[in-house]
Amino acid sequence: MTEKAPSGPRSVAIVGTYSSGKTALLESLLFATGAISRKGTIKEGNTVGDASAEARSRGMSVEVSTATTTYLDEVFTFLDCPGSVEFLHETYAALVGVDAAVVVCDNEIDRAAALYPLFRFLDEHQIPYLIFVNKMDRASGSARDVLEALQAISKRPLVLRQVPIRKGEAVSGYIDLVHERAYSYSDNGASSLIQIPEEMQTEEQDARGEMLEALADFDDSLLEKLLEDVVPPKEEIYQTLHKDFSEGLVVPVLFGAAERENGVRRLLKALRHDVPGPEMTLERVGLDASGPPLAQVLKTYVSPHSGRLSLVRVWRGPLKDGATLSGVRVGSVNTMLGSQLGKVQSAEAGMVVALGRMEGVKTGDMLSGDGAVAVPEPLRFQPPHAVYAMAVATEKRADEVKLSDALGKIVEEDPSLFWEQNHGTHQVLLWGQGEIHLLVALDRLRNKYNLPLVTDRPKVPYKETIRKPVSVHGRHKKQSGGHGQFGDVHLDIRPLGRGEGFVFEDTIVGGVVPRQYIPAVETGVKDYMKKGPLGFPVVDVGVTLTSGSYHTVDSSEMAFQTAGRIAMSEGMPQCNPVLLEPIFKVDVHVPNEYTPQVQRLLSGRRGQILGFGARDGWDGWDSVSANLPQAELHDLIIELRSLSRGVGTYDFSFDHLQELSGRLADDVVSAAAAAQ
Ligand SMILES: Nc1nc2c(ncn2[C@@H]2O[C@H](COP(=O)(O)OP(=O)(O)O)[C@@H](O)[C@H]2O)c(=O)[nH]1
Ligand SMILES: [Mg+2]
Repeated sequence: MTEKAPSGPRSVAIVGTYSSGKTALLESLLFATGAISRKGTIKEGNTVGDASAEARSRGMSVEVSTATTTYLDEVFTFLDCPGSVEFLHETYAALVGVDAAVVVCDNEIDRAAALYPLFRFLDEHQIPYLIFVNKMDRASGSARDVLEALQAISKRPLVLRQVPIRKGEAVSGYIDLVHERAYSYSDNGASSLIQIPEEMQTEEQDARGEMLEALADFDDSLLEKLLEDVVPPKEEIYQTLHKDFSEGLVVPVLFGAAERENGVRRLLKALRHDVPGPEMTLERVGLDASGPPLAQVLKTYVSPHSGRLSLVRVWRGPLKDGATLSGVRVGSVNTMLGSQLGKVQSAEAGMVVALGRMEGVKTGDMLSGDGAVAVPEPLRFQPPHAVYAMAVATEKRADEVKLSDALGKIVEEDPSLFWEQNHGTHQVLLWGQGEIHLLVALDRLRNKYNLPLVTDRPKVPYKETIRKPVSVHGRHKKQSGGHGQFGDVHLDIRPLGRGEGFVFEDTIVGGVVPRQYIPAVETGVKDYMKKGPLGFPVVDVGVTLTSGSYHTVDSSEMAFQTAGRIAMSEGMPQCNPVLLEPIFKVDVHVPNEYTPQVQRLLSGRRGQILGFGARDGWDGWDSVSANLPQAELHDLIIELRSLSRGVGTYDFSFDHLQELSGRLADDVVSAAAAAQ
């Protein structure tokens, strides 16, 4: 029909906003190619893409799922990627290993903007992508409007490949603009060829003209023909389309209704024809086509039953069962169909397969038949930093050791999670990308590791300090049977500047407190500082040991330590103690239409706005900087996402401690007292 299609197995990511129909599309692609004989539905939770218990129970994809199929003798591996912002890192990790991506979007304009971060990633990594506008069976907006909204956020020109044929409100079929043929959708099956409707001739011609012009921008020979009014042969259009798409110069736009298989076979044909083969992708990412086997880990699954599975993109094949990759013996090579594994002897370049028992191998690693290999720049990416935390504890104390083991494992599976034992609050904190992300992680802990857990809101590590100096006297004297105890100290306690911490000095002369006991006084003082008059660790206080007395027999280190502590507990309440709360510097990033709302959000949370301006390298985005109390930070991401259609993010770092007084402080102090 046309020039030879690219050869070799190819891998394609299915990406896009949450709930746009990616999993439904995968199901239809698998059905249309015969990989499955019956289609599951999202509603019944029996799709190939959402096979995990965590995905099923929520009716949404929470991790990448992979399915290999064959279309007209060519192997395609599809990676159904979660669309929710909380799982975007999964998507990014998968995208580095594909030949192209299908961006699925709703036919609603106001959801289009949410795709900007994804488009940016695709641009940065120069990944060819096409757009599939889904749900055309639902008469929401026009394909043109959606196209315009998408073009506004896409650096690459979008090229409409089809025009819809409408019957009333609904779309009943399409005209293919290269072939100039019309098709009528039939539910759950291939479309049938029809005549181009008379009344659509002009629209078709116009749309075709636009498509050709967009393609000709990157092709001189096509441009010449257009200028000379010569109708270019279809073969040339196909070739230009393939070339422009593969090189990331244009974005073809197709549409349909995934669930009804409308437009799905048309999409398959476009993929078969246009997706670059593995050799071309190697060139794009800067890897040599010849050399020992090479594979990159896109994802790690850890299951207590089947053990570890490393999902890898085979950059150079053949990758054989039993071979040694970067010093690790390959336990098995499997193609995947959702949760189903099919053991194979070897995998070719271009495939994405699961390797069994690759101990010590992490997501992102490049595995080679020839020792260690660095990951080339285009294949690297940083997992996003965490924005939301929950405190986790085991229901049973005896499970505490199991908890840290299990946390270690789920963090390995998902590098956008991390956990810490917080020293300030003594809580175990699990950090991630949002509430659902963490709830899914906790489900995994419960299901896979059989760990009953309780969760809590992370505590704020408040501190306290003083505002007034005092001089105090502390004496410890005990006569109990034989040996007594005697220690006697005078301390000057004074406030220090913010961030100065703790300073201990002495001005002892004439040995009124013998040298060897002075460190013990300091120990006693420090011991008291762990919990001041308000119930929190004390900071920014200076203490000077000015005087004292001792007893030749009864004095000891112990006795002076106690005297130091006594002096502190008498003196500190008189020093006008005040609560200190941690303040974070927060930089919130949103499309600039939301900037005023973000400022209100931050001010409403006791934030002090420091300024705002255009976000570096992000067209149409702003960054708003503020100082925000940590107490207000916990669920900021939830509100931020809800006001910005899910795309808002922020960076944060500890900045300083700040005095907190009045009602808020009283509440904190009494809550801490009540918790004791
Ligand atoms: N009307 C309509 N709904 C669809 C279509 N494809 C998917 N859906 C629905 O859209 C919702 C989200 O689908 P899903 O495949 O889970 O989206 P994903 O989050 O992108 O994987 C489900 O309720 C589907 O039934 C379609 O072609 N037409
Ligand atoms: Mg899904």
